[in-house]
Amino acid sequence: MDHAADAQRTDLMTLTRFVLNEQSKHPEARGDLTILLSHIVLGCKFVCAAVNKAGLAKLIGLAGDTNIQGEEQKKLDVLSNEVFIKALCSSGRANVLVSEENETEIYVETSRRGRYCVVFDPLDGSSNIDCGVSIGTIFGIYMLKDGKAGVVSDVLRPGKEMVAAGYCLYGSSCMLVLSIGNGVHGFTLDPALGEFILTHPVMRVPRKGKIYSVNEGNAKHWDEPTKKYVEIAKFPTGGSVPKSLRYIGSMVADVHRTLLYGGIFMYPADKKSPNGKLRLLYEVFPMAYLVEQAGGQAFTGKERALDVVPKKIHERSPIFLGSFEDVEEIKTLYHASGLL
Ligand code: AFP
Repeated sequence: MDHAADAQRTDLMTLTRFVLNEQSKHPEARGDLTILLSHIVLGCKFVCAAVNKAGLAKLIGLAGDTNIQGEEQKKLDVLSNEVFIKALCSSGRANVLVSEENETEIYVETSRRGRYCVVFDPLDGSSNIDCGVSIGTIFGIYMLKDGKAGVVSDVLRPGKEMVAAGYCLYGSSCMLVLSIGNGVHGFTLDPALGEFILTHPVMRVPRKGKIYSVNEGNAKHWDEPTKKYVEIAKFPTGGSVPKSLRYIGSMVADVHRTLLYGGIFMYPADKKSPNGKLRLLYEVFPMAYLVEQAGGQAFTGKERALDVVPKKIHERSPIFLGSFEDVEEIKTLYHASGLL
């Protein structure tokens, strides 16, 4: 019998145990972030279960549809949003919330307020739900700047001020990827245990990749550096091998692949959308935070993504993120273009 392997199989590092271990390294920590994260995890488990049974339970469909019992059906993204808001409010650790689904920020009621602000997209890539493509939840966490009553400026801050960020991928398996500022760690949901188990400790994005990921349907509208980058990716000179194109159209899935296999994911600015499509607070920042924590880079076409100071909660930003050297190449092209 292989006792070492057996010991590893039975000594499970759950996400809660992992975060508690990290907390114990900071004697001043009060456990608030641990509690907040456990509520986010609960939301992810709920959404994972709902995504898995969506077809069966007829959860898919337009918000406002009624089912056979005459009950109103909720679209999966509406339902996910409700679950996360309730989980965060009941944690007693959240203060200001920004959700992709809500036009304005949400302030947790005074009696349940805590020190953290959470920005999140409860179900990103929702246009992919009906065809069974991987989708995900993205979140970023700030600590209140000061005082007890949160204000909108507590979330209108650069991504580098986040204290944690992560995403949950609802794919062939359900995976939660998290950074609390000490590298990136991936946890896979064991459906039998109902627990996220550490399966990908210390994730590092390869220094250089062989994949580029972009919606090429927008190529007509791209600026010169983006056009040039993709041209070189397809027709490299000096005997290099062309890069492969992979694009799912679901940011969590595209970024997850980029973290694991390397390469570059981009949603650039173009003539139609001068600020790109993706939202700064709950798409660009958390993913940029994770990619940097994994040793990669994230660039907007002008500056380091995590340095941008948002003016509005639903602001958009172009983004190029992934392997350090691949992002360096696009930065060089922007510098050479004189657009900076
Ligand atoms: P949906 O939530 O509308 O499906 O949008 C997904 C998304 O915000 C992000 O997850 C993708 O990376 C990106 O949009 C895809 O955009 P395009 O369809 O324009 O390529």
